Amino acid sequence: MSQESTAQAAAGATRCGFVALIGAPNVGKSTLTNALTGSKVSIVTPKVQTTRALVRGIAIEGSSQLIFVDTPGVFRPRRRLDRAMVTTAWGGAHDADLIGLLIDAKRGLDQESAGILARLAGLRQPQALILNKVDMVEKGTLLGLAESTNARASFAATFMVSALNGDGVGDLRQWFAAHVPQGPWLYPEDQMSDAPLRQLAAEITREKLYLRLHEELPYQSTVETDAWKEQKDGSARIEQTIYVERASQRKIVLGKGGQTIKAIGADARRELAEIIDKPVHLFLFVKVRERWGDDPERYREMGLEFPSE
Ligand SMILES: Nc1nc2c(ncn2[C@@H]2O[C@H](COP(=O)(O)OP(=O)(O)OP(=O)(O)O)[C@@H](O)[C@H]2O)c(=O)[nH]1
Ligand SMILES: [Mg+2]
Repeated sequence: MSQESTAQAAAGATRCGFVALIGAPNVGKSTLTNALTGSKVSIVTPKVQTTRALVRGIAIEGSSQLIFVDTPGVFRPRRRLDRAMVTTAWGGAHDADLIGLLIDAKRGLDQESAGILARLAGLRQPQALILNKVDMVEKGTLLGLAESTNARASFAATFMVSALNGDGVGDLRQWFAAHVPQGPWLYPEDQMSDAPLRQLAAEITREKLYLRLHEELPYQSTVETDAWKEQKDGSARIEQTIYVERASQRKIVLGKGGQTIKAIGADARRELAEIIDKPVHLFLFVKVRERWGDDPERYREMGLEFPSE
């Protein structure tokens, strides 16, 4: 903490708090977390159920430190992993000081979002309604959606934003900054995330995997960083394992002559090198682990509680 912020904290002038962003899958929670934080802390893909665990991104706005908590999308769970994700999302909301409910303005108040809205009514924290993806809808539609959603719940404020192009994101950040509780900052002011780099690295590779693979395959895979070595020449040597459930899936991830895994590795390596600002040697291994979705160790690696059933 700088001298100035220490002095502000002593005078009780600083604010600090956790802001959970919650919503149905694919509404743009991770895109918004990155936009609010000003750096890529959480991965984004066009596919639903991309985020699996809580991802925290930290931002400073005036004298407030904001810890944004990106959560997995809330949907009707089928598998054990789904249950862990949805439980985690609600845990994130419960533990936060403020809550932002995201709705995809294009999709409107569908059944999934209506269910979340009903459950949010039971929480005590101030809540902001965030209509996202406003770049894709007419103003009239937006106003109608804001009105009908506010008629069903009591929001402290309503925002219309585009997490993608940044419209409205600054106003939203300011509102959160004004409403988090007074108190000292919890993180050094230059810190953007609390996740270890090896975890972010695994997530980056999972993002590239989601972008290259289709249908059910992404959901039946997980990525872990096994080793990270800083080398004498200034580069980093990173080893990761992609777990899949069946030998047939391993074949698809590898691709003809190893083409697919090579492309995934190249995408991930490029982005990782940019983030850590040094050359990266990335080694990807693909292993078959039947029913990894029932293995507690995999949940621990993801930062999820293992549901007993
Ligand atoms: N046009 C437009 N697209 C957006 C906007 N925000 C997010 N998207 C797109 O919506 C898709 C989903 O974004 P994510 O940020 O991964 O959504 P999410 O809510 O975190 O999804 P899950 O983690 O699966 O729950 C991606 O293709 C984004 O590029 C926006 O403001 N406008
Ligand atoms: Mg997400």
